[in-house]
Amino acid sequence: MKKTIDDLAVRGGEPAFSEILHVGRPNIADRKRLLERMNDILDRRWLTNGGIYVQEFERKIAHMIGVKHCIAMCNGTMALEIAIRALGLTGEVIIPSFTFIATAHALQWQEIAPVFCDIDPEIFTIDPDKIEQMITPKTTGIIGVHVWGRVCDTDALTNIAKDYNLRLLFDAAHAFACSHKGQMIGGFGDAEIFSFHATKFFNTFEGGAVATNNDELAAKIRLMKNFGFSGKDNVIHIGTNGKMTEISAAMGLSSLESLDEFIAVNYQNYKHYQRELNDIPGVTLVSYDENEASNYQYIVLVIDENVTGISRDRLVDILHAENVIARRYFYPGCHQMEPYRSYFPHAGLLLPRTEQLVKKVMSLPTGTTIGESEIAEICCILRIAVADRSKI
Ligand code: T4K
Repeated sequence: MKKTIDDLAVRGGEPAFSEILHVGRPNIADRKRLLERMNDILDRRWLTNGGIYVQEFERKIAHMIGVKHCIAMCNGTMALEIAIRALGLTGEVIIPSFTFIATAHALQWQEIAPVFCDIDPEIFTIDPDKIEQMITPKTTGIIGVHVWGRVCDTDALTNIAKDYNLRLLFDAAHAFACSHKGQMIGGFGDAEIFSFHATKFFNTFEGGAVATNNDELAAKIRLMKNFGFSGKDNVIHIGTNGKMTEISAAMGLSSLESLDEFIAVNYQNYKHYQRELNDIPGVTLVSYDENEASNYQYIVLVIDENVTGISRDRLVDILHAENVIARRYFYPGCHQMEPYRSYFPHAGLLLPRTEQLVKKVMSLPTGTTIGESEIAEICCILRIAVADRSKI
């Protein structure tokens, strides 16, 4: 464990970790079970196009989260794109800028303009109080994002959507296995989408899903993700290829069997971080509501430079030198990335909270590849850096 400022790698010390610690290191479930499933898939020679593993995966997810339909997809972005299209969104759609770029791109890809809305100061999800002023005659929908698994104000968003006759979609890429007011994420709004990307605590290598209770919408999404085929040689709708492979579904089924273990590890890691960061002034761990189901998959710090006296970016550099690859999720905000920065050069004027938050947040490693001792070391580095900042 590092003791003084001179032990830090940026001051010439040895890096704390010989192997790189990443944010988003995949959790791997029982290898034997996974390989058995993979062998079976190879023996059957049925690799994709709605095979039995995908069907079982969809059934199990729908049952677990209590929705009528789960439609598995090849990734979360495709799930978003298809849900957006199936919901008939056009013109303008209101979304937070504080999200991963996929939320905005899934719209713009279909020539729909994302209209960036600011965030709630406490939860950091889209601020319902700011939405009404952004609605125009071209607005057709709202996409709320459950950033880091912290759930949007679903009641307020539902009411606005109802009042203005807008469709409501949730980007729940981070919120698989989370709940809100006792109800599992998946059943809110017209539909919710998940990402099962390798970097998510629950992964199918690449993968995603749309969850909905709307039969008609589900049928349309099923058509769209398979080129619009309704039976052989019969195409009845425009479509694309959004299908999940059997191997991905096998990974998903194996991951489901370890889901409780993954969450338990994430929770323990979160508690270790909470304890270790407690005494570092100006460093706040973003918290989760322990009365709800949560996946605890993101360890996010908010750095108040006025108190720490050292910037978020400098702390990220210091950690990188120690082989801890902290990430600035989500910097600099979608509105500051292309093509949106060029399309809407003044968007930031309406996003003061987003503009502030993107400079303060950093994500740290968690998941099954790290534990108490690594967390103690990471926090020790931060503690020393903040305490002796004048020397760095
Ligand atoms: N909506 C939201 C709110 C999202 O956050 C995302 C995705 C989506 C929609 C779209 O879902 P997908 O279409 O991706 O299913 C990563 C992920 O690629 C992305 O899925 C995720 N959000 C986003 C938050 O993080 P990058 O560009 O940061 O990935 P990259 O390659 O820098 O890797 C992140 C970290 O994970 C690195 O530290 C390395 C580590 N890693 C990564 C992979 C792939 C591993 O250790 N092993 C691996 O196999 O986007």
